[in-house]
Amino acid sequence: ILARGRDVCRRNGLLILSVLSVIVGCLLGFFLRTRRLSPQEINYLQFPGELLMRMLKMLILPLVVSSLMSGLASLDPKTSSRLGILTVAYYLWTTFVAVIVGIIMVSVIHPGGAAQKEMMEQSGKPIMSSADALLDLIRNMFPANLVEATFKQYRTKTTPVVKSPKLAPEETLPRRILIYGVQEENGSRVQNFALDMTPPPEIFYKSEPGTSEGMNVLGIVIFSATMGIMLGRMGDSGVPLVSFCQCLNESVMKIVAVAVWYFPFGIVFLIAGKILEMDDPRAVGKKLGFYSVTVVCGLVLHGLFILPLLYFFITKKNPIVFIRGVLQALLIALATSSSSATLPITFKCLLENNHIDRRIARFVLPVGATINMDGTALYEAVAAIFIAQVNNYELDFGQIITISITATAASIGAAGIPQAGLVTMVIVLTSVGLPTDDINLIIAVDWALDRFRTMINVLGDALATGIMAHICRKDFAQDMGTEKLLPCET
Ligand code: DAS
Repeated sequence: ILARGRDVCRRNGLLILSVLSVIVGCLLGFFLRTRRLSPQEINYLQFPGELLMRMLKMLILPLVVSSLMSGLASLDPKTSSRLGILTVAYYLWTTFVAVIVGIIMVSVIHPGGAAQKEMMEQSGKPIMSSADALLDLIRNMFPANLVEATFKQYRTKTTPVVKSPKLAPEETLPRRILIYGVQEENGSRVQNFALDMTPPPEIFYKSEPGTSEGMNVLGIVIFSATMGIMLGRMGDSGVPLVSFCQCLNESVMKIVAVAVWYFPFGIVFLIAGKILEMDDPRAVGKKLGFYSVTVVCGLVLHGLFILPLLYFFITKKNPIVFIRGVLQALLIALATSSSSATLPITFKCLLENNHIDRRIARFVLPVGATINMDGTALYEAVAAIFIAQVNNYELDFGQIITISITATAASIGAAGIPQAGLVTMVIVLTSVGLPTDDINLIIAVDWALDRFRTMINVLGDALATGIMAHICRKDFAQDMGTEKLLPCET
């Protein structure tokens, strides 16, 4: 009874602590805004939150590689190919549905009309053709250096390149987007991707190939999945590496079980630090209130109605119970706005709370964390149409279809890191000739909306894992997997 009580308390206790930490983080942030802290004091205050992010980032590479390689290697070829096809098809379908939901919401609420007067002075020209941007996405699926690629998504050098050949000498963009992932300054701070609207000097800045860092991680996923399938076909000669990956995976999950007790503390300072940095909520609310409401309504409709309904119709199980099991992961997604960083917690919730077969979770989750971003896809479609509305620019049916397709593709390429959706949005805007400069209209609320879309991204991955576990339950019931429990797993 004591052990049971301790387990219930530990599980619920951690969840309650995390909920309280979000609330305390918000209260602390808004309170400290009135104290006018210096940048140095803000820096110190953000330190515990930074530690939380670095703990999670540290776990991503070993977790993704070990779970995919051990997960796929333990499946027989028929099961793994069936699981792979079903998973990718499901992800693409739900992402496209999310885009349609976003388009309907932004067309019905029409937030751009209300914001039109304040924003009309913005204008600009596409700075990156959609072909360039899409090529960039595909190029980064094949990273030259797997290890560096994982961490590169958090750190990108900006190298000034020769002025874009497309621009005639006299033609300079009124304003250019400086897309940069601020590199680690002496290892002290890793900042997120950000878009800065600034008239840079005479050269055109563009982050090195890798603007869409998400494809780097997808490159790792493809590599690991391929290795896993190969290992599965190698029979006994592949067992040592499979065993290594299984033990690595178990070790990483044990580290997560310890680190997770630090998270509530880190969440408080992560949220408070972000609130200290944000623009004046009143000024922003006036211009972007309707826009934010449109995004949140779309995310709620898709994430808390459509996806759970899909889960119920396919599995005939109560989606609320399932979502309750991943609540901890959703809170970490809210705090970190990074679905990749949340991955270890999503794994932990699905295995311990929802009792998903680990062989399913080890494949469906890492793939989902890189290519399945329903929240991001919905957001990019809403943002593109909002910008068209602000510019009083009537999109025709063909452009709406183009936005649907490019928003789906851009969300696949978005990294599971903070504000990645803002970076890949360039593709969606250029695909329909909208001024990419206008991204700066929505930057002021992006840090907050990013948290909600990241929650829906994580929820979509988790529900997908539950659905795949249900669909493939017969394959696994016959224990098609060759996975033997290792000493570290017993
Ligand atoms: N923050 C991204 C994620 O981690 C989503 C986004 O930027 O749209 O999923």
